[in-house]
Amino acid sequence: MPITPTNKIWMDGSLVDWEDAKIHVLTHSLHYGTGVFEGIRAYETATGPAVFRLHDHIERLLRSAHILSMASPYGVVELEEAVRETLRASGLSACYIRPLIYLGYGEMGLNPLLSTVNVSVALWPWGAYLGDEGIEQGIRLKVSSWVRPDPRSLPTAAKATGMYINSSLAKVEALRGGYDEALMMTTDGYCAEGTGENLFIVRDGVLLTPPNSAVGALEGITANSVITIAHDLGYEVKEALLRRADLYLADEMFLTGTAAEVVPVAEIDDRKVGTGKPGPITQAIQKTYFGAVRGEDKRYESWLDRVE
Ligand code: PPE
Repeated sequence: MPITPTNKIWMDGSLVDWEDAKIHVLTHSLHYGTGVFEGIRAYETATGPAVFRLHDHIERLLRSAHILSMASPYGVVELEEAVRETLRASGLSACYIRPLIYLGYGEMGLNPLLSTVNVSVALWPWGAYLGDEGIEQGIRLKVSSWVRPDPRSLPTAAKATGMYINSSLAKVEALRGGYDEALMMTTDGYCAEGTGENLFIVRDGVLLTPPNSAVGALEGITANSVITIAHDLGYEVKEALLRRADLYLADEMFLTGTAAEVVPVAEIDDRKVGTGKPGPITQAIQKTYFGAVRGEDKRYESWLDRVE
């Protein structure tokens, strides 16, 4: 999806012009994939833009950095303010926000501990990640031949740039096969997650989602929000190890992610999910989620970080 330039990007403590937000080609993270990042959304609300669960995203960013032994020169408060400052400068009411902590220029070689640690926050307007039609009608999902990395090989709990080679390979395979998105299994054959989304299925009125740590999936903030919403709507949610056939037997299925939001799955491996149309529980959760992020549902006001 093309990036629409905005005016400013926050780099190491100050706002710089979009065109000047450049780094050297010998930047460490570019060579070894040793960066950590976040994807955050700000939504338009009746009283101005609000960043959805900013604090939780920044905390996860710093947890990811900790896993990779990257010492961020900025703490939670400074990074939250960096996001607000960049958003204010942009004048945008809704956007996708991409904070990145990376190892900079100056040292080369696999020891990352010698490198400088740099931080940037960029943002731009970004529409529905899997398309408006996907949000409304549901997407076509395919189990990938690429498996999620074993957590003994890569720390799947970290939202690290290098981890996304796996997601990219799976995404390309799915798109070339004519599907919208890929679902990755673990090396043991359990369902893990999408290339950038967590997985939920509905069976007999109960929501099931894989246990993230066990399957090496990211602890999604959208998934966490959806679990709260599901409980508030009176649904039971259980963590469950799911096999491929469990997907085929699901009454409903959806993916969750900051970029993707709440996306129904219409087909899995060329089989219709339920009727092939978004199911009632998926629709109820999706509707409540969009109400929450746009500040229309007072129950979820504490999730919004309002920017004047
Ligand atoms: N799993 C993965 C692998 C993942 O990348 C994401 C977010 C999630 C689950 C859902 O997490 P959360 O956003 O906290 O609900 N993926 C981000 C990056 C996507 C991209 O294409 O880049 C995102 O949604 O911003």
